[in-house]
Amino acid sequence: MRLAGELLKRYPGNPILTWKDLPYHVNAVYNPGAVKHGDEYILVPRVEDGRRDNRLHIARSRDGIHFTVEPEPISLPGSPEDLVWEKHQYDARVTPLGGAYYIAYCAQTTGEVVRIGLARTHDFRTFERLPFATQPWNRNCALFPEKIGGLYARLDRPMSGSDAITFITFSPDLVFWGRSRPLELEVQTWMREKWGIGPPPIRTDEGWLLIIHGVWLACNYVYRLGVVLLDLEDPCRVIGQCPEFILTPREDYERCGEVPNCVFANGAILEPDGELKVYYGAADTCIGLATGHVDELIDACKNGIRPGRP
Ligand code: BMA
Repeated sequence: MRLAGELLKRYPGNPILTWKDLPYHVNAVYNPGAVKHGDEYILVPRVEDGRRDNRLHIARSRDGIHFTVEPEPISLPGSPEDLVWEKHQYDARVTPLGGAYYIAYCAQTTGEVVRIGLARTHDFRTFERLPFATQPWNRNCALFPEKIGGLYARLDRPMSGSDAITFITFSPDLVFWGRSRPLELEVQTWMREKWGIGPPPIRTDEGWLLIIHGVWLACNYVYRLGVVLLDLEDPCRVIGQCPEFILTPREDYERCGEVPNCVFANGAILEPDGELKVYYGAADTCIGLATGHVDELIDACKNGIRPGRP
């Protein structure tokens, strides 16, 4: 028995945030980081302004569906040297860790040189800049939500030619990083061109649940979502992988936009009842919500796609 559709199910009111929801002229709002802070749902979307420059904003909600975007971007004061690297800030991955929230984001120059910046907040009102986490070129990075073997750990993906290999890298202090080891998945056809991480890994009893994105090259790139399970103590060890994608562009708002045929996620929230809310950028234009049950996602990693729950 197989599922009739993908494992993640779209919220019927999608898209949940579009350019129309911003209080001023913007090109697009998409690819949000996501986290629960107290009883508030927080998104950290990428907002492309009327010059098509990218900034990170905070969006707040009580129900996880209806969000209000703050008009001003996150303020991350820095030295002139820091700011040269940050003509654009985007694709925030927010990790709760040790009582704070860490935001790993893409910092990109006018000339499109991109590396990972790191910020810390306790309240999503004031933000502190930490040293850059990577050198160029790197566009996919998230911290694990706890130390592993006494060290901070991150997933990152240096960009090198046509190969895009994701590594897990460790640090004693969030400043000096090393001991990188590759994360080796079985590359499926739908992710054949390249793949990278989605939201930060989520701890479950069975392992780290990691949503990934995969790219297939048709006339243009097609971006889909998948899921894998990593060993809790040795996260470089892949202990489960769902061979099928779990979300693919099908709806008009996913197929048409700035970058057509694209669903891309860097934020997800696990609810106490096991529902996983995945907030995703659709066609690099707007934000959709899709949900799945954590047990089904784990099961799909361990055994392939299984029948849905009754
Ligand atoms: C990836 C990232 C994402 C973007 C996606 C599709 O490489 O740059 O920010 O959503 O491409 O354009």
